[in-house]
Amino acid sequence: MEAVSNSCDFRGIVAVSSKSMHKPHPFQTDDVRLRPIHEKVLARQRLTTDDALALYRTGDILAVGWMANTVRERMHGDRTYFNVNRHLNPTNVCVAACRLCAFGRKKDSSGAYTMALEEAFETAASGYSEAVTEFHIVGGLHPDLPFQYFLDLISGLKQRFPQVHLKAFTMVEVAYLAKRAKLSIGQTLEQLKNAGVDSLPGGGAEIFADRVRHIICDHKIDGDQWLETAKLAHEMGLKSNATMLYGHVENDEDRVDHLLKLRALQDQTGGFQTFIPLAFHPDNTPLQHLPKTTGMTDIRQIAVSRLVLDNFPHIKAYWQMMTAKIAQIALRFGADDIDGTVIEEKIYHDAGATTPQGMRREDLMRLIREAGREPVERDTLYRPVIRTETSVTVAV
Ligand code: V47
Repeated sequence: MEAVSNSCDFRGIVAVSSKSMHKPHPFQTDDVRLRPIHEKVLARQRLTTDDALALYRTGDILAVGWMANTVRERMHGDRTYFNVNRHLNPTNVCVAACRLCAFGRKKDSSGAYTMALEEAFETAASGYSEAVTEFHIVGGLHPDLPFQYFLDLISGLKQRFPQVHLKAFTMVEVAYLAKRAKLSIGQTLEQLKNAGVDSLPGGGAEIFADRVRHIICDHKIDGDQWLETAKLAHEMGLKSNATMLYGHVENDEDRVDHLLKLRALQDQTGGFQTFIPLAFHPDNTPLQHLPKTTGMTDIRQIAVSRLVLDNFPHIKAYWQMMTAKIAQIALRFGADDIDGTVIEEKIYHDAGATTPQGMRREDLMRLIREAGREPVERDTLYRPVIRTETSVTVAV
């Protein structure tokens, strides 16, 4: 009896299966288009547009996953990064009215909110039970809030939470603030940096192709302006992330174009840390007639991203967007990061996400371990965070 109950021990099973997963499996495929791609992956050669299209179009998702996992393990072994972060969305008032979005509101419409600065500081402090290392701050394009509000928000947060990294404002918000303050993008970034912005999140990139942008986010900056803003931020020493919104009206060519533009900019600046593919959630948006993405699409997108973006250090499986279960599988299809505890996600939940609005650190670690990976708590710049009962240290 004893032996049986031991062999059924949950942690025991995980440990055994985790070890067995480290045995290399041979590469197998019936799709001849994948063979030269496999050769390139093994030889660490760059993939072309046609290669990327073949990865999107093949039926052999396991072969795509095998290649992406090879690259992921070559770069990171089993290490899988997460952080303890909190989202803060100071306003949902937005002039852009993007068809992709369920979060933004017109100024006087029901459900519109704008936090007074004190309210934003209180929100940042709530749920601050663990040592949060990052505030992820994004919001709508508010037509009246002065630039000074955003500078005061950042400097006030820095003053109250000096140890917390402020990852704030998408390229779209930066460009809008610049326009309203009649400053150049460079001057705007400089002032935000001086106020305490430490890096920028990857949002607002959507799909760079004009045809798609006209349908899903007509009033946002165009793809070239997004890339130019990211370039200026990187040149100023601010790291950023990059996203791609997929699963709406884009096609394979649009996705490949998006990935290759990011790869080209990364060759120039090296300023991107993480790529985050974001699945479109249609509920409560003007595009709610579109079907939701499936697990296969989400997993394939992670794998193709890992293979094409050979110069991006990290690929993130954002669990809030993918669900924790699919994100866990993604950790064996090219992803090495699962995002963080999040606390109070709004953008996806307004668009119908059914995931919890946050997750405890222990639960994130369990997800990672059960995928046969090693959890590594990181700060926003991917430095390991070492916790003891009484202290938190960032290894530099
Ligand atoms: O820019 C908006 C997308 C983004 C919907 O940098 C939608 O670490 C799906 O950028 N369905 C915001 N997506 C989220 C984001 C992000 C998230 C996590 C980590 C990081 C990071 C960045 O969400 C927006 C837009 O592309 N979005 N509405 C929707 N209905």
